[in-house]
Amino acid sequence: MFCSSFFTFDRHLRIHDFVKSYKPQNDEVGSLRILLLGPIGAGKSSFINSVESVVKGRICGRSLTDAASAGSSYTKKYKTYQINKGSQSHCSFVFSDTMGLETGTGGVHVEDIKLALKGHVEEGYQFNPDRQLTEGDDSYNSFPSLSDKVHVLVYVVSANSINIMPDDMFNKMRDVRLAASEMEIPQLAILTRVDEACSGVQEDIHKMYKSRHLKERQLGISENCIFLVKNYTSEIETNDKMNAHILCALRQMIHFGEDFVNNQ
Ligand SMILES: Nc1nc2c(ncn2[C@@H]2O[C@H](COP(=O)(O)OP(=O)(O)OP(=O)(O)O)[C@@H](O)[C@H]2O)c(=O)[nH]1
Ligand SMILES: [Mg+2]
Repeated sequence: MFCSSFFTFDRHLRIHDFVKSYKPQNDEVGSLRILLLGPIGAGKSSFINSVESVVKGRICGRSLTDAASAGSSYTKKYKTYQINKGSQSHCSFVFSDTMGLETGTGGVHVEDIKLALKGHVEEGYQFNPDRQLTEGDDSYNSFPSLSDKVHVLVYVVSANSINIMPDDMFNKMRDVRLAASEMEIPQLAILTRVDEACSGVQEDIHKMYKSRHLKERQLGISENCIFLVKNYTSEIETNDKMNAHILCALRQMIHFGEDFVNNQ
């Protein structure tokens, strides 16, 4: 999605305020639940940290990430992150972080993700690639409330690996996508690591939306639901340009989630 039209300081501040003050209209739901799904090392956990960094205006790193997780997913548990906005209050959306997808039999079990979408997976569940969660297991929530269910599904994929992503990985994501569509869960995608994906981008992140190379990359969901993001990973301070891209994606997640919970 191209957001260059709102790169004014005012607009940026308005979206920032919207994100911080947002409350779901449906009072059955305390917080929107946004589930992040994608290949290992794509930047799922980093995106959670990036959102918290934007909200707080300083670099945050509560969700653990790993530079060396090339072999297997660093995130192993189903964990929900609230985004603190200061003095004991938090935003009215949460992120469900998941184990990364892998090709073959490794990584998060696709069926576990489908169960998570329906709210059947309890907080802290340790993903097991060899065995899917089953009714009767301690971590199986048989009676999920609307709050336990996922309200927005976000695919997180590294922009520089999309064109070399194996069919098996696409098929797993497609499998989840069809299940989520059946449940009418809104979906969008963020392409991370855009700083590495295109030469020229690293010097000025604002240029990333102009890159035709990135624009052409599709995940099987409509182009206006794909957002380009550079996560806060090496920076020591937040900056308006990076914030704007993260806020643009986040605002759409909130709008989609709000529509979903109002239609339940
Ligand atoms: N250059 C760059 N590095 C990134 C970006 N996003 C994440 N990374 C790095 O990529 C590595 C993996 O990031 P994580 O956030 O742990 O990825 P993940 O999707 O949670 O991975 P698993 O939990 O292993 O499935 C870390 O070293 C991050 O610093 C980005 O936008 N740009
Ligand atoms: Mg992770």
